[in-house]
Amino acid sequence: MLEYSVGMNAWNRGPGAAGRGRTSGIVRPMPDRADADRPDSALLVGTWSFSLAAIERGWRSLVGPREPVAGTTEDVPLLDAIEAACRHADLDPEVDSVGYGGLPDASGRMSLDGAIMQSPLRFGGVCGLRRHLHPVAVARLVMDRTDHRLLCGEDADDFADAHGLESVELRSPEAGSAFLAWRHRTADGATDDPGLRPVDPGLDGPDRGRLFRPGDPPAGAAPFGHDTIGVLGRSADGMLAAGCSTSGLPFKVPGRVGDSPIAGHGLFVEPGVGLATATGTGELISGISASFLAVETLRRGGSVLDAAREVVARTEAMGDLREHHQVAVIVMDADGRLASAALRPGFVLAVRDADGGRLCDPDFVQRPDDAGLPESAREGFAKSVPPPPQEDP
Ligand code: SD4
Repeated sequence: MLEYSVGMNAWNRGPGAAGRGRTSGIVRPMPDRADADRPDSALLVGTWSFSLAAIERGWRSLVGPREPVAGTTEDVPLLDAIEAACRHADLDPEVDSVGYGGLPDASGRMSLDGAIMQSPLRFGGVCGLRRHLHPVAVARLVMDRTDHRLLCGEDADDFADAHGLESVELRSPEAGSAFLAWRHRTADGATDDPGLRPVDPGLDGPDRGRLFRPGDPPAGAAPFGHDTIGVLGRSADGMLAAGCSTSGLPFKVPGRVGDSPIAGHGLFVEPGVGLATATGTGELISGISASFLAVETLRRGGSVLDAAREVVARTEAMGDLREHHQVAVIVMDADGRLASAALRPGFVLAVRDADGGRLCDPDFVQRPDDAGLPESAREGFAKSVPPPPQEDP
């Protein structure tokens, strides 16, 4: 295995980044951090550029004066920070892959998945929420108030009701319009696997946060795709935690659950070892238990970059990759060292520490020449089944 000292000031160094990686052109270079390996550094990291604002909100909970996060259970600043970051993304209607503003399933209804994790024994997940906006808040209740790990569907919504969480309309008007447009396009069954690869459009411009919407994406960007917010956190005293929130694949088969709410798939935390979160095509991420694989690579002595590269290498090794597939992973070890890798170009991560917040390219891209999207992807929508006949919801 390659040996790297991947402190944060080593970001974008090494053969992964310099030789094979490709910058997106929408991120600033990683600033040097003299204290990068300081073990008492608090740190939050998030998937995709839209998470920069979310982890900034989380940072306030992590290092600022104590402020209650509505609906939370115990006063654990790191968990508050993870939850606050995910809630922030849930609330942003411009982010079309998470929470309000996310795109519905093939029946036109929203369903949200999410999870929070501190250790293999401290984990909660929910999937298929149709009435509650903050999956991580519900997942935290599952973790703290039950002996179980994962609740799904209507019963998960009822559980949230029973714990006093507000039931709300999850579908934004714009998401409703996108659904009707999708249904119109697919009414004749003309979906020939036109899945789209998510490509982050960055924060500067009208497409901020819009990984799924039609319009005028930058070159190589997908007008529709699928992504999630995954957040990794480390408190100054060394506690580790992770969270995920997603609306899953746009226009997915109703009932479909991806990787995000499942420990080992969308996120994994092993105290004293490290933690990881994955984003992209949930079916691929689940197929290799990507976040567990990353942390297990650390546990067996690999570096954070080894762990991140292992995930994308194993993704590629599965074979049968479609042009719209993407998998990206962020890995942190117990001392706060970070690395990230993506199967294809187009992934960006956000970092917040005592030096401020910034966007970063991944260290390594497995298929750096796969920047272009298939023609079908430029024209179409995510792969799904034609929706059942029904009145416009
Ligand atoms: C999923 N991975 O449901 C999740 C959402 C997503 O990157 O697209 N995340 O497949």
